[in-house]
Amino acid sequence: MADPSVDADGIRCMIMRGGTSKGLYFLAADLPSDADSRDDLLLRVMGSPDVRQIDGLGGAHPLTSKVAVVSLSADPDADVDYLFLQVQVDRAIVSATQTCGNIIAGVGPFAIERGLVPVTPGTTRVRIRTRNPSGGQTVATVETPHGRVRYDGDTVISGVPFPGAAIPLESPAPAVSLLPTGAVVDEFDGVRVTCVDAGMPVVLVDATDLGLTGTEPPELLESDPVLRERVESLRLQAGRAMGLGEVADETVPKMTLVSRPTAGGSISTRSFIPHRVHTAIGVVAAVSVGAGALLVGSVAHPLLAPRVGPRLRIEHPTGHFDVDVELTSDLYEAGAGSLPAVRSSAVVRTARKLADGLVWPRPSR
Ligand code: NQM
Repeated sequence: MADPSVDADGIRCMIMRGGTSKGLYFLAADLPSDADSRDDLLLRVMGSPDVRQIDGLGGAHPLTSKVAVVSLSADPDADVDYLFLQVQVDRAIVSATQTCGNIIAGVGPFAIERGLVPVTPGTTRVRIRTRNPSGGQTVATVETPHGRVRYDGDTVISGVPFPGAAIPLESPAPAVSLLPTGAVVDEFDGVRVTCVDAGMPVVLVDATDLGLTGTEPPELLESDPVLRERVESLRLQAGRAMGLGEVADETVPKMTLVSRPTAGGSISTRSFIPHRVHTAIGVVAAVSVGAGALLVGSVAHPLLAPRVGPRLRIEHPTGHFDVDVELTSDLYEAGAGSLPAVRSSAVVRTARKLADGLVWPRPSR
């Protein structure tokens, strides 16, 4: 285990793009095991708190200020454990309350590169157990043609201008309740919302209920202080109703404005994550949005375009995200014994190793 007081030796880490996000990947054994020491170290590695993260490796945006901590799993059904940590950019907060399905796209390649999972000819399946509160298992299929991870390929995902090798990610039913408030619609500040959780707690709001079209660019939404305040007020109330407690300092729930699709997809989205607006959409968040939109009676359901099969095309500011979502039922019946649940979901991402080496954190004060 690295001792943060001996930072002079540097700490081993890999930088990877995972889907539409970017983060630092560490072996758990290379970080302090105590959570407070680990988080203090990660703030100093990333350069937080500072809007520019100028003295660290963070990219000055929530989507590029992320960390994966990976270790061998003791679970016989998993190869590796993955703990996701969101390092806030301008605040000295490291949060483990949410997972990240974009960063998970780099976990399979990282586990193979670090020798945690043996390579098999052609493709290597990596079974990942998420250690964040949402839990859950994900199976990543990584191309390993000559005994090594292949990153280059022809797959293009919206939000990344360059192609890469496809990494299919399949997840069985999440352990969390799809409707954490027990209702398909709740109302806060006179606005009807649907609170869903398929591994990422998300609050769906019809954009027109906030006087928007839902096609506004992220910069426009971020630059409207009245809108931001309205969205945050809904979020704080929804967080309590979803059993998440006081979420002012938390990155969940996410707030997703939904509207009718405009580019041939199933539904259009703009996501507050929760204060900056996502340039695309999170992976698990897209599963939550898709599941919520499938539920008859949700605020998103009337906006959903007709579809064939389990695939939903979620439109977002830089393109679309295809996600296959299967529910046990799309019917919510108030008072019925069981609520609808996600049976399975599947997405395709790409990832790329950008750098591997040692990082020197700023000194501890
Ligand atoms: O929902 C951003 C991202 C995410 C989360 C965020 C994510 C997911 O795009 O699985 O990927 O909502 O904080 O990296």
